[in-house]
Amino acid sequence: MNTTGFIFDLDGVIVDTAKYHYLAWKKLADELGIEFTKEDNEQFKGVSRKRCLEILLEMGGRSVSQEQFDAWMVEKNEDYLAHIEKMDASEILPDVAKVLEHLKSNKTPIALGSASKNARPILEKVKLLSYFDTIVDGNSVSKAKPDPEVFLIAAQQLNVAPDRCVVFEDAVAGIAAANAAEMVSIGIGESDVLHEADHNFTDFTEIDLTFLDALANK
Ligand code: B16
Ligand code: MG
Repeated sequence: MNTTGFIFDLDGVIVDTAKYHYLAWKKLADELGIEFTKEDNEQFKGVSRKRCLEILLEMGGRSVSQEQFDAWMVEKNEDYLAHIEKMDASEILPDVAKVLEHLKSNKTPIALGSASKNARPILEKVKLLSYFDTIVDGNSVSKAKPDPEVFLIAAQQLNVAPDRCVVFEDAVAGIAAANAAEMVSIGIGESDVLHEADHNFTDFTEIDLTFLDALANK
């Protein structure tokens, strides 16, 4: 039987860091006099930090120098880091640890595939780093989701064929990336939003371990 690899997105799948991204973007938006709501924050999910700032400035009809752009990127990230500094294992989303533990006990290869450049410190904070055989994050990719690069690198590093990989994702761009990589895509969140996923669950409490075993053994 061929080995199956499981690839997890971070924000929205393992932890809800979207709320901290929102607070940090909102603070910057307020400073710049740009209206920014929680609904606006939805389009920032799974999107790189650089692209998020580009979208924010487009929303405010602003065009700025490269120097100013870079300074705001740093400012947003410093504010975000102050929020994640306080994170601990209580912020792991329901049943994620149970699924990771089950996969690990079966010696299943596990990767992180995230757009975030802060993925490693977050996994350290919530004490999940040791479950991952490899971390592919915003520091290791040149093309953002929906490009499949992040997941293809993860498969390569796990030494598993892409069509033997299963991806958990909460963002439309992430499901598109998994599908483009010809992996099994599992949408975590609203099924009408993530309708392009091969399987849909609201969260991990809905996922039966026998379903994962069936995917691993197919
Ligand atoms: P950072 P994911 C993504 O994480 C977030 O969903 C997205 O909102 C954020 O802009 C992006 O990471 C970059 O994060 O500023 O920490 O590098 O969902 O791909 O795990
Ligand atoms: Mg996500």
